[in-house]
Amino acid sequence: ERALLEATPSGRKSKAPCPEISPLLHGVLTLSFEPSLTMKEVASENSVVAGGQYQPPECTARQSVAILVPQRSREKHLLYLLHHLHPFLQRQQFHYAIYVIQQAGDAKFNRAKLLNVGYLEALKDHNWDCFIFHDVDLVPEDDRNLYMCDSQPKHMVVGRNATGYKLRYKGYFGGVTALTKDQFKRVNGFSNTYWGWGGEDDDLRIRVELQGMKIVRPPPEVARYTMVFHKRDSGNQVNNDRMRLLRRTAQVWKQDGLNSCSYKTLSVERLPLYVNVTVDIGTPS
Ligand code: UD2
Ligand code: MN
Repeated sequence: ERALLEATPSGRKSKAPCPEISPLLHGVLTLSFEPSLTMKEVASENSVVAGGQYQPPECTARQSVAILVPQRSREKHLLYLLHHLHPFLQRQQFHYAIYVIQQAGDAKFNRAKLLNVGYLEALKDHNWDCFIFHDVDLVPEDDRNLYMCDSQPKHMVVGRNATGYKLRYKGYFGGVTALTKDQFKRVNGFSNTYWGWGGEDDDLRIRVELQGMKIVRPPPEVARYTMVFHKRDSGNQVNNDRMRLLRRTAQVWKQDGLNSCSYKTLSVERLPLYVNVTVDIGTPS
């Protein structure tokens, strides 16, 4: 009630905070993956989104959230994700923006480094409270899985279709994770040294644990995802060095992460449904 009377610095009356539980939620969702879906259709369904960003008109959002999606040659998956995620996030009443970080060139894929770039670039636009690190091929099945941060780093994919909706292994931290700006900074972000498939998610878990933080998860009934079927991409071969890298995380995390992430931004395009950051992140050294 007080908030209704509080004035913003500009002198305008601020809107009341959004309710703790949005009245717009649906719960379990019916997902569709229509091969004929186009970006134009998804844009016209989401005319309230501009430059990939949205703020609830009815109340003051409880958190501002940047969704970071690493991507290369997965355009169809991106389309399905945008189609589902925009209305999903609007129903959750957050101030949000979607950033897609595209790796230029055909060097081995480096998911973790792309996500570091996304964090650094998104903070140039706005002082986001919360960052969600999001695979392009994972679609949430229940909008009670809230895309906001917690007092501890949050892992949001408790279960998914292909693995019987069970946690893959104890400590599993892949797919979709939510860390506040400060939690991510505290662990110095992701390692930049994982090229190819695997290990980078476990490395982030080790960083979180080294800081004495504890991973939290939403209830399994709501933290459910559908992964669009795919094979291993060319350019993302299994990283056979990952076990060795994981043994040295405790020694190197302070020097390897956000503070050593060098890259060249090739373009930042503010498209209707997302900010497209194309980046040269170099090659494995
Ligand atoms: C698992 C994890 C993922 C990551 C990966 C190991 C789940 C649900 N996900 O994913 O978070 O830890 O293992 O690295 O457990 N990508 C592209 N183009 C490429 C290659 C990858 O866009 O050529 C992106 C895309 O966002 C994709 C993500 O990287 O969703 C992970 O790659 P994946 O989907 O091939 O690997 P997957 O499903 O085993
Ligand atoms: Mn996948």
